[in-house]
Amino acid sequence: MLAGFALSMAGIRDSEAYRNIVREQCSIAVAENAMKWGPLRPAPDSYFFDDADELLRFTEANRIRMRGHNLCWHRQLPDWFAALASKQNARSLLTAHIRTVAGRYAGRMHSWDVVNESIQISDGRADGLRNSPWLSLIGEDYIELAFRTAREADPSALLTYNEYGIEAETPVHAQKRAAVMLLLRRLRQRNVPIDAVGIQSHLAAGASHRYGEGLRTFLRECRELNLEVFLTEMDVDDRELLAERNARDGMVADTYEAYLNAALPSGNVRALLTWGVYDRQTWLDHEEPRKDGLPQRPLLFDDELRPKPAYSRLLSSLQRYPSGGAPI
Ligand code: 9MR
Repeated sequence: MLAGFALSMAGIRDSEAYRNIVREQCSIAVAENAMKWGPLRPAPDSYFFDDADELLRFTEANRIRMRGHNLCWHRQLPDWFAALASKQNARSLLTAHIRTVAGRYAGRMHSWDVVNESIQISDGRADGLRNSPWLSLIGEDYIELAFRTAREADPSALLTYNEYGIEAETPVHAQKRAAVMLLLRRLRQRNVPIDAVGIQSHLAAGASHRYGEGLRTFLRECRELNLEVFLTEMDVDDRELLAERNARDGMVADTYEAYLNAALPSGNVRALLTWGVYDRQTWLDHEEPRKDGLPQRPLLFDDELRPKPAYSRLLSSLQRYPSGGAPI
């Protein structure tokens, strides 16, 4: 079982304490932003690789495996994209990007999130596909095109479909799980090269968020399709919890444990990453802030990089299911 964090360039560049905790804790890491289209593509005809290269130098020097995130997504596209992309050039924009980026790091990546978040039930299509720019410009085979191109560009990286909102025991998550499974089966039937599913695992604490049977069934179905599973972006949104800090930390820890105890017995979870190293840098404060204005406490380490209760609870779940399989 590989474990680690999404890394920020600021952390890696500016803080020895941050670098130390990454060295101590990670056997795998991913760039929180540096390998996305936006940062990599300042202009249509140029690439900016400095940050991604630097990150990979750091992880390789410390023998940490690296995941790539991501090659095809509807968000964080560069500003020029909307003006320049058309039905005529979208296929070649996508394939050239994948060849250049996955090709540059070929042989050095543990895995790539090839397609990210392509399902959106509320967009109303029967197959559940999101009305993304890629879908409207290329059509539904953009997914297949992305995976085939990625395999050619880096035959050794595990090619992953990455998705959120498929973890919990709610009708909305159940519906999305079903659409993702339909997509995975379709890709398998068409011999599309795909090796793994990334379950983002943006969890939430509070009475209405439960993890169990639906997740277990999904994991079993992934195993039947011979797909590995990575928990790619774990954190716990604490917006529904009261402000008091110890109680909040305790319930966040409970959520990590309940989730892992549902996911790990499946036997095919091979890697687990949290989306960030410590609370201070969480995306949740920008995209999902608490109503009382307090910062969220979603990660394993606090603002001073001290381990929180969630850290020891995650470790005990991992010790209980050391290979992502049966309990010891
Ligand atoms: O954490 C990332 C944040 O810094 C970026 O501003 C944001 C831009 O879209 O993306 C965040 O990461 C997302 C990830 O790439 C895909 N899954 C959801 C994550 C949180 O939004």
